[in-house]
Amino acid sequence: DSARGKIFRNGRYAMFIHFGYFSHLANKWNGKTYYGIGEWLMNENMAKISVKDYMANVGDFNPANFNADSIVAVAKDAGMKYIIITSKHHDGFAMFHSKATKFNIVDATPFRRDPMKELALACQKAGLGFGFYYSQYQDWTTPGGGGGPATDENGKAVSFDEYFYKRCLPEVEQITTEYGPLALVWFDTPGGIGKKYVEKLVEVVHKNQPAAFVSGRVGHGLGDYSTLGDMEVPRKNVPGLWESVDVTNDSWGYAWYDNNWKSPKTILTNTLSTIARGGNYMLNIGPKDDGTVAKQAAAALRSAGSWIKRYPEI
Ligand code: JFZ
Repeated sequence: DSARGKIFRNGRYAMFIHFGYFSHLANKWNGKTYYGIGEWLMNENMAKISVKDYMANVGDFNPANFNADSIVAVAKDAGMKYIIITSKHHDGFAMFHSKATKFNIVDATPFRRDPMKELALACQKAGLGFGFYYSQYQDWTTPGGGGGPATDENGKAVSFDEYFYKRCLPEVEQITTEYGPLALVWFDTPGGIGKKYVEKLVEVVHKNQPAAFVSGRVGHGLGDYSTLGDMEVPRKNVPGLWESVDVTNDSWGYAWYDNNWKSPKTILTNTLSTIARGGNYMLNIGPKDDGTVAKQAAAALRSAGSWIKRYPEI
């Protein structure tokens, strides 16, 4: 129907937020720094952290200064129209009060709050669209998930099917029913996921959130639009309904050493060249360990926004 995807089609410029347990680790493990995208720290190409060690230390994560209203204020001042945040990334840690696992921010950390709920409400209050990133295939800590353990704690083999029906689908049900109206659900890295699973995800999102779009990265061509390669800002026209996703520095998830901030001018150039070619531009911030936004990112976004907001028609 015509309401579907309205926020995506009219919004054009969005804030992407990679926030998770990895924000606390910040690309450092056992005193050693790893270079690469922060949300991949536990992966074998980075610090190669065992599932057991990774999960055992999650109680150190306490983003006590997380303030949804101040993040929303940055997005508003930037001229952005909706926010998409990681509800579960590849590390399998749920940033909401999941009913499918205790490995979630409310039950497993001293923070005990549900930052997804707080951000959803803050967006509603401010008139911004809101949506979730959800890693449907890769799950490195849940048995049966893509890149995850093949067996459970008792050594019993666990299939992807079990992961999907016990963890993934119930969580997608939950995030599409308990967090108010969603602008879109941003699935990512479909990998080897079977078509029947993707059909199920799309069905659930459209059933619970008739106005929401599903990202192209859900897999099997079943999304509502396409996403270019990460950090790819096109210099030519692209057909169809599409978006570019980009970073304000070099990493999606917070990395302590990453100070390669884009200038307001670069942010403006990228935003304008993307939307002028018919695309959406979704620009990431990676909140820090304590939940606050790096001041350099906020300043650059606000500076670009002061120009964008003079031209409300874009
Ligand atoms: C994925 C994630 O693995 C990454 O951690 C981050 O969340 C990013 C936004 O998305 O990485 C990808 C996915 C697709 C491509 C590149 C990186 N791609 O199509 O070029």
